[in-house]
Amino acid sequence: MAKKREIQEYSTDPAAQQMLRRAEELALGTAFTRADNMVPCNIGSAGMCCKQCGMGPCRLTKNGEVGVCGATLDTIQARNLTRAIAAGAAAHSDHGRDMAFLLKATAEGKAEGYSIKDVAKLRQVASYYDIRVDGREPQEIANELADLYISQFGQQRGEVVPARRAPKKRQQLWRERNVVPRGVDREIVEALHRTHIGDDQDHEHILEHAIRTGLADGWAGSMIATDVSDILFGTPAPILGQANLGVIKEDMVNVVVHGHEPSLSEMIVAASQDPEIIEYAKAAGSNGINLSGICCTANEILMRQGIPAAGNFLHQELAILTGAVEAMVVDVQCIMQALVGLAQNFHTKIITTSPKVRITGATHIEFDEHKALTIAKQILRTAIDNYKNRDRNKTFIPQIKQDLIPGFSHEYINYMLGGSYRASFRPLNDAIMSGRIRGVAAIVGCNNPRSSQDYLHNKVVKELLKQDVLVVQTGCGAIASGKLGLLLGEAGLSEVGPGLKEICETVGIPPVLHMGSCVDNTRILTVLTQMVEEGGLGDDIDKIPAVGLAPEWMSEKALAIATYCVASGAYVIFGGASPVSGMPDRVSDRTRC
Ligand code: NFS
Repeated sequence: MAKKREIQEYSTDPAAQQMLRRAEELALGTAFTRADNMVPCNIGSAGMCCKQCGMGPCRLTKNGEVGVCGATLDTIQARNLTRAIAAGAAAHSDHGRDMAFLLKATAEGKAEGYSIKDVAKLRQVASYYDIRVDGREPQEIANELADLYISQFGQQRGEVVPARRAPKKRQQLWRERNVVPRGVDREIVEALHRTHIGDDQDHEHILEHAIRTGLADGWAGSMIATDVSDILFGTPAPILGQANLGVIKEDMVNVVVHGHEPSLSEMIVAASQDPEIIEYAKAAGSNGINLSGICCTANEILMRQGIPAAGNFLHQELAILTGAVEAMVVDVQCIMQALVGLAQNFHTKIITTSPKVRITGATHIEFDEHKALTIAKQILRTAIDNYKNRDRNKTFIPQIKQDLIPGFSHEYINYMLGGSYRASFRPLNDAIMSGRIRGVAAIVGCNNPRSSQDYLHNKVVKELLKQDVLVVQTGCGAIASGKLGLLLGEAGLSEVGPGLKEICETVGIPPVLHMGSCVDNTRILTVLTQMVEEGGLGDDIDKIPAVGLAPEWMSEKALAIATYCVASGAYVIFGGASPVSGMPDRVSDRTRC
């Protein structure tokens, strides 16, 4: 039986609450109300339903029950989880592939508007793979690195090359257990093959491949995405930004970029600063163009350019409900199909841009990296042309926004801790060894309308800070903290335990560090590896007091991240429903590999 929740149960964010009240006035549904109306299936949510073939779906509800083919609950749960991990790894890694192709096109001078912004990072990354850097032009190095990275997706044998950046002991463990990914696409394809009817039917063997697939994401697909984004758009460093719906402006053409890949959003940022486009916006009667972001695209341009974040995953519909958004420009991942129907109640245009993603009823302006700037300008002109259609009677923008400072890449944390002449993780290791900091918690991942938006994120962040735990964040979790003001310099230090406070004050860092988008969870792998290499805490990641939490997860990508974190030696905790709760004894004690 559906149960309607109160608005304050939907979200702890006051801006969201205002918008949800507005939705109620306008009798418009959102993910929050749809979650109330759509009672989840207990069998499916526990991973106990097998719909891998036409003999089913088989729903296993009793002890000892098997599917039509004889598949046991263990097998079915392992298959379902592995398929989800493969899908998550595919999403991240396909993003990584596109970034590698963009690096190639840029190196060849065929990518309009792009350049190599961070030559130091290019040289650093190239040197991991013994690509010669001395005496070579950045384009030459980038060309070779792009070829190497592109080859990681289709590689059939051997080991993906970024895996060699893991601690030596961890690499050895992976080899002993035979889980080092051979190639990104190969592991994802094999995950689908093994879980087809009548294939791998030993749950431990299936899960072993889930680990291999997850590692292909963390130590290849996602890591490639982060590396190339930094090389092309600059490695993030602290910058002032803002978050929440109050960043949408009444008197400007509002363009919200939503999705994941920085290739398009960075170009829209560049186009929005073009005098000709600004003039065009003014000629349309506005005061110019106001860009903001949703989801991980928001993080990408927030941490590099200081472009404000309109919000996290559950804010995408709320931004449209303001009635003040001329265009929501989307690429891939975490984009709700409901946006199109909701936008029809306003003047907002939903513009799809990826060759991989179309939404029925949306306007499609296809992105092509070879003429990216031209396309970005075309998208902005479309938004500007739509400004005249805004109905002022339907406009409602909550006046709530918060300053924040994102941009804590692992390079910056290293520099910040040790100073420019002796960049090092020594002070962090020492602080842990002396007990002033009890450990590091990565609080990451999504919003989920089945729980109160941001509540769990903020609750665990605040509790851990009191317990002297340094918090690092990515994805929608980082935006949740940003909206609450926890990412603002030394704000919130009064709520922080004495040891952590002392370290934050000495080093000059906030107690919560925004490290980027979800693919940038690989930055956390790098931090943990560098902490191991710094010495004193142990010779592998599992010796570091580190935990990864995804309190409000909903995406298959979150499951892929959890898998590579566990397989890298981190402790992992998920909130909400477990996709394998039907086999708790088999999985819950495997939180550390
Ligand atoms: Ni991550 Fe980014 Fe947000 Fe979850 Fe979606 S935006 S990749 S999946 S919802 S954190």
